[in-house]
Amino acid sequence: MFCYQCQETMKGTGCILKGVCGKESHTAKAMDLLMFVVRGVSVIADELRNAGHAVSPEVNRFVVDSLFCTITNANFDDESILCRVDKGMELRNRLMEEAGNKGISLPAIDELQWQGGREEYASKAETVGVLREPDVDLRSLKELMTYGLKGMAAYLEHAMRLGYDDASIHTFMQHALAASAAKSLSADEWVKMVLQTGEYGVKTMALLDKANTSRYGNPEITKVNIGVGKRPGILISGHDLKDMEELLKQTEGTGVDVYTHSEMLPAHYYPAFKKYSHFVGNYGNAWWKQREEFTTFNGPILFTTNCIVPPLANAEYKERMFTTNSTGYPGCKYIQADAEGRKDFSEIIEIAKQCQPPTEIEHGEIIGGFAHNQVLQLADKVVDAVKSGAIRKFVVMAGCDGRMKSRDYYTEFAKALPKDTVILTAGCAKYRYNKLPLGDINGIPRVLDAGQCNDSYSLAVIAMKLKEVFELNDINELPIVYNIAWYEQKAVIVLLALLSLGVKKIHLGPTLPAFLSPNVAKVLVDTFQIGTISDVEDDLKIFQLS
Ligand code: SF4
Ligand code: SF3
Repeated sequence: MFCYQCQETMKGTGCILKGVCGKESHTAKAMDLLMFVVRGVSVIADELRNAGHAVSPEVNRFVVDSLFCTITNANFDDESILCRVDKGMELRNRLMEEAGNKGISLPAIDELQWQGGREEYASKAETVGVLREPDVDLRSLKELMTYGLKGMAAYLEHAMRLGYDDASIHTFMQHALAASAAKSLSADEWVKMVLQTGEYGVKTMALLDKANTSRYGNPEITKVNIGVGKRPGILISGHDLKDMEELLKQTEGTGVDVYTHSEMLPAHYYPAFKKYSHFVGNYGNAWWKQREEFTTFNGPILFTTNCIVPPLANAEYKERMFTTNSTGYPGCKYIQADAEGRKDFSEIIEIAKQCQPPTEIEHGEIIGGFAHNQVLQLADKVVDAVKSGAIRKFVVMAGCDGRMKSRDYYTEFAKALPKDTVILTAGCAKYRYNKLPLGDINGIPRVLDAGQCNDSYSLAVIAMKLKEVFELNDINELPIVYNIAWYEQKAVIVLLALLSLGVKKIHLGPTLPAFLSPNVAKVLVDTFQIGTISDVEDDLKIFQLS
């Protein structure tokens, strides 16, 4: 295996024997094969569209779901991935026939010609992974784009589940994947594709924002309980709000409470979910602390998306772990949607009834709900605070959290920030500082949490609005600095989206991605002045905050 798609990759270069995330070599290879099949399907879909033909929604769903299940910490279940490979091979062959019947000639590439069965999957997978591209710079650009597409697929799938879709996003996604298999583009042309990926990232996050807010209302300032109640509970993790809604509906009146974990915390900010009195609070912290926190939670856990940490062999909570959507874990029950997209959570609810209530691990409240609509309602107050000098700078600290010790930097950075700065956050990165007593500025909390990682879109909307209010020509003239933490591929699409909006001088940490070759990193530094982090003191000087 060779995988270097996340920040925790082995030695900062690539996982080769087993993933640091716990992904086994055979699972990584199954994912490589799935990506090979996805590229094949995309090549034909792209050719069909180029010839003016429609492509069935089945193709869009397959590509989106497959990309999503290869995201870091989403799926550890070989069988679940191999079933997608089977399905993809069958779909690809059908599409090839369709293209043939329409007189469309297809490129003579391995992605379309290989016809192996299950027994050949493992050996084939060895030849189709990341290292198939021998040129390090082209490999770097293709993978940067592919990881952006994986993040985009995740966000698109959530929007699609809520009935919101955009054909142009699928068209681009499949066109880009097709290019990575069938086109010999120059490095410059790949750079363009990467930046276009960012543009579609903005479009996708805007679509998901529309889907979430149309369905559940605009997030509003909310205090979220981090303690526990006296009844048994179900813990829901991941990012999918449709599952959140269904779980709340199905648990109502059952005597079972619902708690969010990690990236599901922002569900509390939506008006539609506030009406449920059994929606008690948020339990625990970012994804990587789940081994301890799931043990003390005592009740069942539902994963709607990444991040899953493989439970230890003797983990008693493994029997209470459920997966759905693109996620999977061997031995854990998978909840399948019916033909109408509905899910039956009754088995989880029945298990919860037999469990002890959660053990309290902390007490108190955290505040959030500062997505674009809410912040723009406070715009006058915010603008006054900037004009009077009460707020000197906004510091965007969105992104992911992770288990590396070096991420303590973000807590220390937040603590060391001058009192006239406000942190704008989104994503699970917030758990590094959202429980610190950082206070407020004229009633504006010093940590404004917009929501999940996809709600980084809100931060971009806020920045655009401030640019307008202050009558500036360039978003980079705003008193905003960017110190973003990344871990998995959703952060990659957030980064590309910000670049496509013209944001410069983003600092990305705790380390730059291993998949950026020195030459590609240089392009990003020269064009966008991207930097990384060093230590708190020096960085405060660089950001002119000391
Ligand atoms: Fe390694 Fe990250 Fe890939 Fe897991 S996802 S195998 S930790 S690079
Ligand atoms: Fe976190 Fe996995 Fe990325 Fe949605 S839950 S931000 S790491």
